[in-house]
Amino acid sequence: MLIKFLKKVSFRVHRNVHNVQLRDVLCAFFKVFLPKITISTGNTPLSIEYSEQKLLNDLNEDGFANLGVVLSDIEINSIKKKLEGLECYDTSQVNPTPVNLSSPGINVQLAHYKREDLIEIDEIFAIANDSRVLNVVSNYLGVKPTISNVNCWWSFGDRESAKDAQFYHRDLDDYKFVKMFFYLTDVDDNSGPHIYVKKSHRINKLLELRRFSDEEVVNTFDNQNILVLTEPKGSCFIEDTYGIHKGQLPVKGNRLLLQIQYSYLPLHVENYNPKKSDVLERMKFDKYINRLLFND
Ligand SMILES: O=C(O)CCC(=O)C(=O)O
Repeated sequence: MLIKFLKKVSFRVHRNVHNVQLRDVLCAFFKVFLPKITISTGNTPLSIEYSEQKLLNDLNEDGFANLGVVLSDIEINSIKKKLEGLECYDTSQVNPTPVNLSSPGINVQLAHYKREDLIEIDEIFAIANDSRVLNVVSNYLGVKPTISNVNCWWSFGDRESAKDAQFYHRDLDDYKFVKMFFYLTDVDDNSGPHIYVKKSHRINKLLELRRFSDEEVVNTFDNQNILVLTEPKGSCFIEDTYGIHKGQLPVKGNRLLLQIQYSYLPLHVENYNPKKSDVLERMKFDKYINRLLFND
């Protein structure tokens, strides 16, 4: 009940508060109502070679932490094999029909798998609950996080122009939130690298809720801070996507990306139907963190 009320108030307020310091004040207020950080242990599916402290420091300072290659080819192939059995959709359509991945129409720019299917893939669910990731994210947010989205999509190359999140923007999903990204295909300059403007999560420039041109971003921020993430498959990074970012339109080839989002509250744009399951009990995962996905 309280969470529902907070969600409504939150939506109205946070979409209109763009100043970084004012958002800090609102975070401090909302934190009072949310469960405190707990330490996670025991579930470590990702091969992370950096300390939790380093990742937290990077996230605080830059809005971005690079975890390196954390998934092996065997793990990626296993996830992809399971994805092959699922349908994915061009969610920009009003009534989306499944996309044929071997010949997506030229008008189809992105094809998304469904959250309810993705969380049934054990590897993905375990990754979302990696203990070290949960510790880093909890400490960054200052509260016990909520997994508020699990997303995976193809971005298709050779399209006429960029669309939606392929332009620079800030996400205004909650007061504080992060997204963890995994490349499931190799990403070079031509295959739609994700681009993040380091430190922009704490800079009061280009704060409006709109898309920004490349020129505006280059003219506003230090060029050295514009990170173009050309990385091999299996790479992972955690980002505060209140900072400026985009997924470049691929020139050729298709990019497959997996994304887990952690926030204070449920996201206003999502409809949640937590599935009845004993998976949390079985895998010993936190009920609060996963409450939008599963309940018992
Ligand atoms: O496709 C990408 O790399 C960008 C995704 C993005 O902008 C987002 O999830 O907010």
